[in-house]
Amino acid sequence: MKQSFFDRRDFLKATTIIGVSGALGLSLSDGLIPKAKAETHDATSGVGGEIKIVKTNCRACIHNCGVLAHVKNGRVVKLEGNPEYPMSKGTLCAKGLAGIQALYNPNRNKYPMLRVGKRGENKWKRISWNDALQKLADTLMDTREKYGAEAVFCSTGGGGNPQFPSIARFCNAFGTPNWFEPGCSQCYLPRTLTWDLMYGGPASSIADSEALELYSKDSKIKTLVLWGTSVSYSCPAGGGRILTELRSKGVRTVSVDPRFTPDAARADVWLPIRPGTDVALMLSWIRYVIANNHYDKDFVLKWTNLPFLVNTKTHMLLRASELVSDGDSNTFVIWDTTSKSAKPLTYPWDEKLIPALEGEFNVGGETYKTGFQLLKDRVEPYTLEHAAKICWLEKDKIEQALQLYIQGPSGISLGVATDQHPNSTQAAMSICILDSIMGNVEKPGALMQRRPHSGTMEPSTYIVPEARKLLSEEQLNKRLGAIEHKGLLQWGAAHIPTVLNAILTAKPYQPRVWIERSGNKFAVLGNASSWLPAIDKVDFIAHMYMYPTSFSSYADMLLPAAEWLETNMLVESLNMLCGRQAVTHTWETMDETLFWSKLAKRLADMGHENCQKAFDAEFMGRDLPYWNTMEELLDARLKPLSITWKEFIKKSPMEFMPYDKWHQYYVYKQVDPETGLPVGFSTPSKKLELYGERFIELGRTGRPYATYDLPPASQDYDALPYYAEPHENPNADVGKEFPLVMTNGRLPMFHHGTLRNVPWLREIYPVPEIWINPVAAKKYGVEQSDWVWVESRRGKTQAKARVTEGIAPGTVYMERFWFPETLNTESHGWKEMNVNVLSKNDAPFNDVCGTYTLRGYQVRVYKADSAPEGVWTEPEQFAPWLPNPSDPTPEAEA
Ligand SMILES: Nc1nc2c(c(=O)[nH]1)N[C@H]1C(S)=C(S)[C@@H](COP(=O)(O)OP(=O)(O)OC[C@H]3O[C@@H](n4cnc5c(=O)[nH]c(N)nc54)[C@H](O)[C@@H]3O)O[C@H]1N2
Ligand SMILES: Nc1nc2c(c(=O)[nH]1)N[C@H]1C(S)=C(S)[C@@H](COP(=O)(O)OP(=O)(O)OC[C@H]3O[C@@H](n4cnc5c(=O)[nH]c(N)nc54)[C@H](O)[C@@H]3O)O[C@H]1N2
Ligand code: SF4
Ligand SMILES: [Mo]
Repeated sequence: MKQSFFDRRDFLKATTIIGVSGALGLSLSDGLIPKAKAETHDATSGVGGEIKIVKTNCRACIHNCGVLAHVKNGRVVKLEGNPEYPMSKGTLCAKGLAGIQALYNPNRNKYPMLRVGKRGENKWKRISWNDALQKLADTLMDTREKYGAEAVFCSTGGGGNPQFPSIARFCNAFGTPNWFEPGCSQCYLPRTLTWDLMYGGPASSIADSEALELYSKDSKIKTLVLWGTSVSYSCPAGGGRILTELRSKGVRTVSVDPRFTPDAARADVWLPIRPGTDVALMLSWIRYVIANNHYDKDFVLKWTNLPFLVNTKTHMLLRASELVSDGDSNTFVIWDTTSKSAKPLTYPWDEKLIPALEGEFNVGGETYKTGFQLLKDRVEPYTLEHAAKICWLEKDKIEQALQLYIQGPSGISLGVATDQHPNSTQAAMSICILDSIMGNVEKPGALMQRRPHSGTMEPSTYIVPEARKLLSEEQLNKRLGAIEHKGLLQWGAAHIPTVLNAILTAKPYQPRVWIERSGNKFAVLGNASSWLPAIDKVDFIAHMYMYPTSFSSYADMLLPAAEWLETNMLVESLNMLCGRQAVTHTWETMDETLFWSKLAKRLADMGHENCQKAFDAEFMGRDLPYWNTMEELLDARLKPLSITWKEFIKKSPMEFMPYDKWHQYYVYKQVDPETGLPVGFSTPSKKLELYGERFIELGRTGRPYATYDLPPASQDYDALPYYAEPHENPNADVGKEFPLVMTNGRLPMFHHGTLRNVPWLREIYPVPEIWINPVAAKKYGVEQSDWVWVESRRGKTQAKARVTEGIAPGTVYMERFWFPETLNTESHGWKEMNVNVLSKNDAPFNDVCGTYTLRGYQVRVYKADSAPEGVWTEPEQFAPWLPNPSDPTPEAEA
């Protein structure tokens, strides 16, 4: 392939190490491109002028690494890491470096387009932004008038889309409760929800830029457990890099992962768990630390709600108001072992009382147990032997891992793996409980820490406020699937399978218009084929993205979205605030934040009252009125720092607080000047609420997330974690026909469905591999590099066999994939080799969040006669996708 822009050899040197490291077990961080090597030999040919270096931030995944973009005459000619950015320290990964090939890809969506042929024919005509917005606005207004605003639904990409709440905000203003994204219940929400309800602080996901303690100048952590996360693949330049540093300083790691990733290879103990069974293992860990007295009893007594009494019939905590006439409803009751009676425990504790941690008690004729006793009862069946059997692990290995974990300070970083099966919230609860009872909370070395934010992005960590008050109670009640799965209320999203079902059955009503703002829904949604009949039932589909994907083939309108090098945003990293600034602008692409704002403005101008309110500064207050330019929004966001966007980007990255002040420990012990008492944790009781009564309240009312109380879910949510065997498993009926357990995880060269059109990345990894153990390969007649069929109850697709000991004989691994080169064929690129043809989006769901099954279901594998048709595998084939820069273009008029 011909060289252009930056040097292909250096790029490959950086990225092939990724591939090799997978096989040899080296850390990917070793393969980060050295700064000095990332030269641009022929990049500048034909481009006159001085090189200008623009500081910005990558967004080819969710890690936001600092970037120095070299720009010549408005054209980006080279990218390198910005050493000032504290989490990536000047490193970039292959996806980040691919930014130029993504930006100048010849197949970018350049202008708004309207379909002229039949759906699926991919025939389009160019229209102006003005016409596109008007057509959309007319369609939305008509639909609302005829069928109600809820007949419009929107969707977005979660993983990687920093403007995530833009869509929620637009839907709230327009009046539809229905938007979704394929992560959400399947990504991060089960964790953010659980840590919020139990702790009031962030979860422990390294890939989501949490667990910031790892980046401390002198971290005291001794053991880090990577549970269902492989940071060398999911955030190479940040989490992957810091992990390499920590290991070299002697930090021990445990990897719980079915796949022998670089992080598993470097771990002190690798537990290749059967996909979907994590909670059984977690419950065994809780049992082990309790049974062997490894937990921090003093901390549990003083700082968790586990000593509080729980009514065994109602599952609710006993309140002082129920015990004594002048008792307070926010004060809870313990069993005092001295007086042998139930006593209210005044916050934070009462030295005169000695609370029982375990036991069953009779209070006023009713039976009560402590939260701790209930937890102990719950985990009792999960001995290490029992868990080993369920999880396909060796008992001794589990114990070795536990021996490392109990030597704290330690912490468990829970990744996305457990968010992708119906045990999602149970897994998050189990890990939050484990780290808490071990006392790994807010002390040096612990992952659970609350650190100050810059205040520019409050109330969330995004620059766009959701403005929930814009959605009426009546419309909120119509949110599809959110009455049953109220965890979704934390993010304000609808439940994907319920939306799909409504489209197919018109029950409880018919969704008719779909605005989709992300990549390729057929690559990222579970059971992708189930969406085909739904597409036919939707009257109008608009798709906004950077380039056409399989999904575009089914759309009626295409809108050109800006690449990350074309957009402005704020990024927090430790105690610093950074500006991701637009480095250039190509064709008529638009930042999606601006797009939603412009669409709302159109509707407001057409008399939509709620959209008019969204432009009213007084009404919107902290939620901000809509903006006409990104600068307007960013200036408003930066007000707490008394700086404008233009001033800020000159100083970025900028400390919003001195490091030592920001780097706090023991926040819960800080004294509240108003009460003179410790501030505690951000929960109603100010204790760690490990007995999750708040889950019960959430299921019954929607509190604390719903703006209005909602009807109850069909069943109470459980206040404690429990294990449910995967619905499809080798011992179930389905296991006879489909004997292997399928799972997936990240590939270091792609972000979800993105970048399959980047020639140099596809050259490294042209087609998805299926990892299969030699024993299974032999049994099913498969050899190294064979083309195979992979089949589940939902469908079949192809893959290339990678026969490896790096996966257990009963497990296989494969990734999401699509092929831009076959967009114009019948498959539209998504059917050939895509694990989401096989995955499962029907019940059972996680009760709290509605999670469906992307990991831990049954498949079979057999040899195929040939490769799928039309798919490119050779380097020369990708040449048509080499960069085709446009001259910088002014902002499009809309
Ligand atoms: N089988 C299976 N399915 C899965 C998963 C799995 O592991 N296995 N993972 C699930 C998970 S965790 C997730 S999060 C979802 C992801 O699913 P989606 O998020 O729908 O995936 P994409 O649309 O490919 O990625 C998000 C898009 O945001 C784009 N983006 C990034 N920055 C910007 C920006 O500044 N502006 C704009 N306009 N766009 C931007 C990215 O390029 C990317 O295209 O997939 C889920 N699906
Ligand atoms: N390169 C790249 N980076 C990304 C993304 C991307 O698409 N590509 N996506 C971003 C997003 S949105 C997310 S959510 C994060 C996720 O990042 P991580 O949390 O690191 O998640 P994954 O790599 O998807 O999965 C972690 C590991 O889980 C293993 N696994 C599979 N099934 C199971 C199971 O049942 N139990 C356990 N314990 N492990 C299992 C997989 O083998 C995988 O190595 O990555 C982000 N970063
Ligand atoms: S880890 Fe890679 S893709 Fe993600 S932000 Fe950093 S450089 Fe970009
Ligand atoms: Mo995700």
